[in-house]
Amino acid sequence: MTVSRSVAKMVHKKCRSAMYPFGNLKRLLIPDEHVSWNVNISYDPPEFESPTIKNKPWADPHVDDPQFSPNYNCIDGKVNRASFMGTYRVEEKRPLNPEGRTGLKGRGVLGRWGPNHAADPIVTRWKVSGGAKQVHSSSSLPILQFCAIQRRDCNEWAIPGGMVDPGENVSETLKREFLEEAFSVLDTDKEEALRNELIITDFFKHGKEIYRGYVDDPRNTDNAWMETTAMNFHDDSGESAGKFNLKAGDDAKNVRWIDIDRNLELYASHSSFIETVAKLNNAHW
Ligand code: RP5
Repeated sequence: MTVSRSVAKMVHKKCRSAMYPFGNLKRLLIPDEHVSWNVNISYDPPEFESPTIKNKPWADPHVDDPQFSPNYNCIDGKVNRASFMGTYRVEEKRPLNPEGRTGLKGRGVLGRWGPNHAADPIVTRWKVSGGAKQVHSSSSLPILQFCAIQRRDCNEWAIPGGMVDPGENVSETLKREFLEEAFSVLDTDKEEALRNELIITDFFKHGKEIYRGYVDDPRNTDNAWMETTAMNFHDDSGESAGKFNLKAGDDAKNVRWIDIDRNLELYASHSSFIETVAKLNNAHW
């Protein structure tokens, strides 16, 4: 499959909502026509950096820290500061969001200046009833289900994705995040965890890339934003990942198999990734 950023048409909207999701902070409201940095306007948004990221091992120092000299737009040591969206501008030591203004300066709650790289494993199976694939009455197409988590930070349902650790391979992140958030490996007994991990390791060898690029995440700011690699891992027979009872890990409030349908409301740009997966598998949408 050709990977394309246009697969999931990004609309930079969720990171322009009136309130920043943490810190009880109002964004400056930006009309669509003023989003692009190429449009000249007088622009003075509030600045926010959450105290929760201070001195965290996964977070950069402040840009004004004299010890901090990041190499933007490339792999900087173990940190990937390159963007899937191309070369981004850096002004006054701060990277500029490639999708334009968000109404908030600073890093907000995000750890990295510039792109914060994540990975999203979209694990799917068919909805089965009486041993046969269940077909949707409106489309006459089989119903696909995906493994979804309810995020603890905002209660929204989402793909169980997570941040790529420094130096970590994205394929490793995809599997690790799924195990941590949907399998709660740490809570199961060791033998069961090992058996599950072997099945999952094999299952995660056969993924299809769905999307690579910017995520319209509510945490994005003018100077820090989310990007992801989303991959579909499909259990066609329901005999692999699809047969497990899911169990939420620490970052998730709930986990469950959710029927895929166009009315789903999911976190950030996740609905558009799910739409791509439904169409790829010729399933109901
Ligand atoms: C989204 O945030 C990504 O698509 C991914 O699902 C998630 C990663 O952030 P955390 O879940 O680690 O907070 O933008």
